[in-house]
Amino acid sequence: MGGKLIVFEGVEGCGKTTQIQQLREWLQSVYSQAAPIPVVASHEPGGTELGLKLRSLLLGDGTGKPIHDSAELLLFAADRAQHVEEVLKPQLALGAIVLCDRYTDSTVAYQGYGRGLSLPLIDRLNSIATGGLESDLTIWLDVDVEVSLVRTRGRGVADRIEQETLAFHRRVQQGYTQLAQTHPKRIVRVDASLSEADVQQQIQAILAQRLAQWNEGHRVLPFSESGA
Ligand code: T5A
Repeated sequence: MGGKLIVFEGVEGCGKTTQIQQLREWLQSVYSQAAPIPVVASHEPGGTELGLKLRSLLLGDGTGKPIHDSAELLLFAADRAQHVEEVLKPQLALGAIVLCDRYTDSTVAYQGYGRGLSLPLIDRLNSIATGGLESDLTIWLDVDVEVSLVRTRGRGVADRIEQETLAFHRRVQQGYTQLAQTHPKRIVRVDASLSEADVQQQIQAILAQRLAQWNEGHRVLPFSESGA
């Protein structure tokens, strides 16, 4: 089948961390029974040692000097460039299924739609940072920002971006809606307003279908035409 990059996207607190953890356990149990395919989880920003330093600059509590929008964009791009080279490409080359919390669409939604920076410029930076590596599948956890912000604010201190206005987060949400319309094959919407278990069920159904497609001709793997 070859390595696969599966990305999770959405507004703050849409449930990516929760769902990735559960999906990873499910995939590991499925693959441990059939074929030893590594399933790894990573995230942006902060999936590397350098990225962790960039993450703390980007997502502090917002009390320092303001970060200019274009500086913010370049810091996210730097984090991605390092992550692609240090983690994503090597893991995919080993044949792993990589579950990644945020990737290029986050920059389009947050810096493009949220901050209002140039979308063609962001596409170009994304292409430089990724060296052309695109996700094989992007799961968009779609939930109203009013609901998701209540979830994140229940956790205590909000980071610099969580502290943005409701209007900002609504523009980000609009960005994801637009991205899903533009890339209907790559981006699959999941209703993330449901319970954690129901959201996970939707995701597993999507993955089972995609893995069956990807495994065509590889009969030893689960999710081949003979079923999981
Ligand atoms: N960013 C990132 C950019 O601006 N540009 C970029 O290019 C990139 C890559 C990342 C920030 O950086 C920005 C976007 C972000 O602002 P982060 O800390 O990684 O910062 O923030 P998030 O990615 O938003 O991660 P969160 O942890 O805040 O949210 P998750 O992972 O989506 O949600 P999760 O699973 O932690 O759940 C949040 C809470 O909701 C509950 C959970 O138990 C938890 O308490 N929950 C549910 N409750 C009810 N029903 C459900 N279905 C639930 N699912 C989860």
